Amino acid sequence: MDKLKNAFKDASSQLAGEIKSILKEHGSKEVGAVTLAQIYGGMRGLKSMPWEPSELDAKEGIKFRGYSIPEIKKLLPKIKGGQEPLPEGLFWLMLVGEIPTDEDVAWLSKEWAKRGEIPQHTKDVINAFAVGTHPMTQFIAGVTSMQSESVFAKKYFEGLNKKEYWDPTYEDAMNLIAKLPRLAAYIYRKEYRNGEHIDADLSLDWSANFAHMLGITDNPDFSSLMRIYLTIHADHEGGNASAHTTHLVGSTLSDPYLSFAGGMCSLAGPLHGLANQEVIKWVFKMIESIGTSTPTKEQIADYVQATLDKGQVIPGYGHAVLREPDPRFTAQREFAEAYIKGDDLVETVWKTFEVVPPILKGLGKVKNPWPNVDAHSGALLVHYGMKEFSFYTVLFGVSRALGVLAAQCWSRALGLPLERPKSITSEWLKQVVKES
Ligand code: HAX
Repeated sequence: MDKLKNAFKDASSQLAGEIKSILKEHGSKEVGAVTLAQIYGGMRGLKSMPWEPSELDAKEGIKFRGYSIPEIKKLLPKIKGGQEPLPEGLFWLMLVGEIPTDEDVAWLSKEWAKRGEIPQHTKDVINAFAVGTHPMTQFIAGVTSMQSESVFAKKYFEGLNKKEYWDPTYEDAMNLIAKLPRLAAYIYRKEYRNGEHIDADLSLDWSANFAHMLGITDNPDFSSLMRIYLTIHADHEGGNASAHTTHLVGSTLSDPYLSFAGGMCSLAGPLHGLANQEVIKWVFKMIESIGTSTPTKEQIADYVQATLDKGQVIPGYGHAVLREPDPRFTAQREFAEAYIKGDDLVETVWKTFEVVPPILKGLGKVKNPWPNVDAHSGALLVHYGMKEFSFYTVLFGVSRALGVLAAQCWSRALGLPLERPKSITSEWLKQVVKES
């Protein structure tokens, strides 16, 4: 058994025992009421699912096993001489709850390099898509096609003891995470680079190899961007749509490939992960409409108002949980300050950050006027030459696999059951109100 799997086995068997005894003694303890507004309001704040890898605080932002983004930037292993944390380290932390050593992370980079090959039939599936098909559609189909490789599905149909579910789930999680950059790069090169594919370089870490296969290697800082990008997008506790969908699909014992494909269908919505493409499209439309790549704050404010007047949202702003600027936005801003200060597009994103919150506050209904993760990422990608906006959500998806698949290992280890909440009808609603 490999060292990460062994560490996960120890951590999960101990917690499974603790939870069992807590529920035995305190299972009937009430932890909050549910209001009608919550039921009709997208279940905001409803505590209803266990999720080990991370927890979101409305003011402080995401904490991975208790560590904030500034803390993981400092504490997670980096490549020699590098400044950015390696997402391999975050996966380790989310899975077993401990900061790994440099040696652990080097092992994990090698392990993923080894497991990363994608099947020929997956390449055939991608090649069969008409050029112009949205990359998220291709990504989801590619992931689904790789389900043929699922160890969990194979073992389950051979007959698997419930207590062992976590083991092939771990194998699938590791294999799928390893394969995703190759699938994503295959889509990118097929769609935007005449199908001129680039072989993996097995000596590189997960992010640098991804940058290499995408073919964006003119500036080595793009690999650094990929390291921080793939780290900060990895998880945002369990209630967000892509995580929750992965969890829900997985609760039927669908294998990690199908569960993750389901999660990616959620990520592809414009209120969620697709917002990263919408932001940059919006910024470029603004630049075109104003007629300068260095718009003033007043010009930006007018454009924001015009967007709102059309009954549209300002992409990259607002959040269902956060009530302060997203630390993932701040981490990207710090990256830009360190690597590409003075870039016109980045400056426009920063000016927009000064302009939008007061306008949204003025509407009196927006609960969070601050930027989210998607407000900044496009400007960084454009700087390094990735101008194909439709591909941006695929990058988010590759990263999101780390959190949702670590969580699925936990769901299997803890023996979490099929999800099946109670729905209500408007007749029930009227009755409740009448009786109150
Ligand atoms: N621009 C304009 N209006 C906004 C807004 C924005 N950025 N954010 C919220 N509002 C509006 C809502 O549309 C809603 O209006 P109505 O009552 O007229 O329907 C009102 O303010 C209250 O909404 P809320 O309670 O503040 O926000 P929700 O929890 O309902 O929604 C969203 C959260 C992220 C969906 C929302 O803020 C939004 O649409 N933002 C723009 C899209 C976006 O950036 N999405 C990415 C979010 C982060 C993420 O998941 N990344 O993957």
